Parts: sequence; structure tokens; C-alpha cells
Amino acid sequence: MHVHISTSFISPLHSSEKMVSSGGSSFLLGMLFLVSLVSLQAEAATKKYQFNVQVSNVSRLCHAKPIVTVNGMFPGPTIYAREGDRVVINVTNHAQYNMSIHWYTSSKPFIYIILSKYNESHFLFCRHGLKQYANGWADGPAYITQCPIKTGNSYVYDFNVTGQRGTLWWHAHILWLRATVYGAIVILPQQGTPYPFPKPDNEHVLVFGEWWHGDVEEIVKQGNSMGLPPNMSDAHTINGKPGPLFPCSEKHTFAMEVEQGKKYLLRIANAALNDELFFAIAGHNMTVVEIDAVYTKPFTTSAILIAPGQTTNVLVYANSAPGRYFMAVRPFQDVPIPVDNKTATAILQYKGIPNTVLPSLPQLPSPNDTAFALSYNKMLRSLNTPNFPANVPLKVDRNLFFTVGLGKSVCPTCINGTRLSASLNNITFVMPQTALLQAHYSNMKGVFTADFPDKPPKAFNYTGAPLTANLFTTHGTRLSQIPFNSTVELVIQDTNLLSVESHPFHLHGYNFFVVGTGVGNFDPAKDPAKYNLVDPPERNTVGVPTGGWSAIRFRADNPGVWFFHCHLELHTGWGLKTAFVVEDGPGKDQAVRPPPKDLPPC
Ligand SMILES: [Cu+2]
Repeated sequence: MHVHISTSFISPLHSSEKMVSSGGSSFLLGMLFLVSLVSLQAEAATKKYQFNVQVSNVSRLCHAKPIVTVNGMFPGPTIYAREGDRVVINVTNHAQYNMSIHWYTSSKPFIYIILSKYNESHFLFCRHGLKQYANGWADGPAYITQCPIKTGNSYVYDFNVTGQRGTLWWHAHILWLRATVYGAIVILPQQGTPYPFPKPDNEHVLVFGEWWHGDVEEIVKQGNSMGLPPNMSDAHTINGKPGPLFPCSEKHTFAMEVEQGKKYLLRIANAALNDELFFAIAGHNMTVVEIDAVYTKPFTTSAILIAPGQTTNVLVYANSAPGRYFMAVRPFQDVPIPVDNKTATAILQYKGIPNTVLPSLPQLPSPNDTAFALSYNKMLRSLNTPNFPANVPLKVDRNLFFTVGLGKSVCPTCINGTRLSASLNNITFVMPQTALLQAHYSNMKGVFTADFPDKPPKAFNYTGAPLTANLFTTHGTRLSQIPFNSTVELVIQDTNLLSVESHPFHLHGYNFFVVGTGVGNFDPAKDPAKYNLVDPPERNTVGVPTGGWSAIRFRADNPGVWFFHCHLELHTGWGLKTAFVVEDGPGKDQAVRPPPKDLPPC
């Protein structure tokens, strides 16, 4: 096996460097201790990790199966850093995969890993939501910013954590491998900088996921061969565990001990492949303080809604009667589309309470509770203080309007000769064979065209009666080109092609402000007057409401090629994606950096 060692692993950069390869709260305590030892050192540290991508046997729901893991852990290790740190992760791919699936059944945010095609396995990592300035080489989505890491090879993801603090996550970014290859990223505030909310006594990471009995890649392959959705998951999980409502799950239950009177910060990420989730804790409200690593105005709620790709930090006060309480997740799905509607649970347990006490279940919103979803999202506001301002672009240089729809594509081997697909502005995205960022950086012709239209080919009543005729989409690797530093407003409009549905859209390389959202058709004459341009939520993934629209704004000040896609793996795989080519700026550091020497070849 060839192992690539970057020179940065040989010559230490800082005395506070530490190679770390495990997660968990005990590790966090250890790291906090370590950091406290060097608290006099004002400069940023470098946090180094070794990620060995390897196959391990894991048992859930009475079935054992081999899964792809990082360092044999499921979920994978939590990455800990402080704002301002440099993070260096050497990813080595030991997994072997016989890949014969459509390679574009993959994608998503923070750290991603990729496995790929042509009977070879390749890995690629992408950090979800970390803003790599001019450094898309460390972003990770396969064939967007890099080619995959082949079996036996390594690649070093080297990036700085700037202007963000809170919780993000990382995941495989090829095929559906993020089903088991994911973990959290915890970004602590800079040394000596307090949280802008009451200091928690302790904190815990909760990552939600989905579990299938069978081999996920095989299940996806079956679905693709028929042109239909693959079987839905068999369970949801909290920290990889479905909880005691499922068979053989006594050992596979995440429990968190709390002490009466203390307060806890829960760092929550939704790593599920296809499900937006409600989360609630029996007997306890939650105070939302941060989303997608941006502080929010605190508000208290009995449940949260979190879409795949998103993260949410909440404060929980252990001030109920000492006992055992279920924490539970269940999907939100407000149209009649089949969904794995089973409830996964974990346990919040007061110190001293025996395990024999039966926990009570929380009251989750019902799965089709549209009103809860809309009102919850309206509560989200940026903190917008002098220290944490909301720099919303007030003037817009470029107005974009993208329709989101399902559709059909020709598939001679599929039932009826067609397969389900999805499109933006009626374009089903075709994945390239060369990474788009490489093609852009080296001016390679013939890989993509920069002519993605600013609006759909023709206007129609987007959210009227379901449209079931003329559903064939066009296909292309078409990107939207944006001049450096221009301000962009993008309205994402759901449509009733086959069915309306809620879509969580994720933009790489940027945070954006969700300045407006609504149900029905966006009205350019009336809706902008209702925008929140003062303290809108700032995030990297937005849930576009079912049969509605969301308007986002961002300043295109990060040059490179940045993936934009639905975070439902099913829809991404069907082509619900494109990318922005943000041009270089005039300044010396406003251009895409040269690629690292170890960038995997295609
Ligand atoms: Cu979608």
C-alpha cells in the first residue's frame, strides 16, 4: 500500500500540534485540558488527524454487515478545533469497492469522502460548510473540486477555520457512502472568547443518521437499474444507534447523563441521507443558539426541525424531575411520498436514576406538520451584534431564479424505458469525468459550459395542479458564472412537476442569508418588500418549503467552483445540482490557489 505523507506531517508547525484520531466527550475534555495548558499561546494551533477509511463489521437491528468507516468508528471521529486553527487531515483509503453504480449518486457538505467508479474504489473528503477561502481543493465533492482518492492512496485536506464557530460536520461525498462515513466538526470560540449565551456545564454531540439492513450501495444500484427510488432506510439513528424501540438495540442506545440544575449544549447535525427530521426531548424545552456554525438570537422551542446538511446547537436545562427521558427523532414529510417514519431514540438520564426506570417519550410534531415547520424556520434569526454582525448584501448585482423539479430521463434498461430524474431550471446535471475546479483552474475546454441560465426556460404556474406531461428534462454540465465580489440573490422555487416536495439546498464555499421564504409562487413585484434584510438566518443549507420558495443572498467573494445541490441524496443523484464558477478577483490573494501537489489524479 502506498501511503502519501505530506511534508506538513514531518515538520511540526506549532508546539501545540497534536495528532488526534478519536472522538467522544472524554476526548473533548482531554482536548480542553490540552488547550488550557497552552492558553497563554495566543496564536492559532494546527490540529492534525489521520483518517483511515476502512471496512469494519457493524451490527444493528440484529443484522451484522461490513460498512465503510473512518478508523473503524461509526459514526466517525469528531474533529475539534478552535476558530482560527489550521486543520490538517490525512485521509488514507484502505477500502476496496467494486463500483458499477452511477457515480453521481453522491454529494454533500463539510467533510466529504468519495468512493468511485470503474471497478476501483476512490475516496474523497469534503468538509461540510467550512468556508475554504480560494481553497476549493480541500472542499471535497467528487468531480467538482477534486478527483477521488483511489484505494491505497492518501490525500491531505488542509484548511483554516476562519470566521466560524459552532458545529459543522463531515461526510463521504461520493455515491451513498455517507450513509456510514460521517462525523461532527466542533469549532470552539477563540481562546478567551465566551459564548454569547450562558456557559454550558458540559456539551455533547448528537449526529442523526439512517441505517439500512442491507448493503446501501447494492440497494442504490438496484434502484438505479430500475430508474426508481431505492428502498428506504430501516431505522434512523442517533450517534449511530437506533435506540431501545428497535430489536437487539439495548446495547445500541446512546445515553447522556445530566445533573439536576446544570445546563448542557447539544451539538446536533443531521447526517441522514434523505430525511428532514424533527427532534424533541421529553420533559425539556430547548433554546436554539446557533445554526450551521452561526450564532442565532436565542429562542425556546419544544422541538427543532433539521434538514440533511444542517446543524443546530441548543441549550438544555436539566431542571425537570430527576428521571429518564427519551430524546427522539422522526421525519418531517408533508406530501404523500413514502418515508421511513420510524422513531429513533436516545436517553437523557439524570444522575443517580437507575436504568430500570422507563423513559417517557416526547411529543414530536406529527410527520406532516407543515405549520410547525414554517413557524420554526421563521423563528431563526442571526444574532447580529457588533461582534457577530449579519452583513446582508443590500444591493443585488445578479438576480437568479432556479426552479426545482422532478422529471424523467430516457433509460432503455429501465421499466417503461424511463428513469426518474430531477432538475434545476429543467437541466439535469451531468457529472464530469474531470474535476470542475481543475478544469476551471487550468482553462481546460470541453469539461463544462458556463451558461447555466439565470431563470427557467419558460415561466409557468410553478405550484399549481401537478404537471405530469412533458416531464423530460435537458441534460448538461452547465455552470453559473459569477464575477468576483458581486452580490447574488437566488430564489429557489419548488414546482409541482410530479409532486411538490421540500428540498434542503446546500451551497459549498459560502454561507448565505435566507432573506425570504414563502408558500406558492414567488412574486418578484411583492415578495422582496417583505424580506428580512436586518437579521435573517445565515447558513449553508436551507430547507425550501414544500410548494414554496426561499430567497438567499451572498457576496461571491470566494473564487473557485462551488457545488450547489439538494442535500437529499436521492435528488442529488437524480441530477438536482449545479455549481457556481466564481471568477478570480484582481488582487493577488483573490485568485484560486495552485492545487496541492498530492491532489488525486483522475
Ligand atoms: Cu431535493
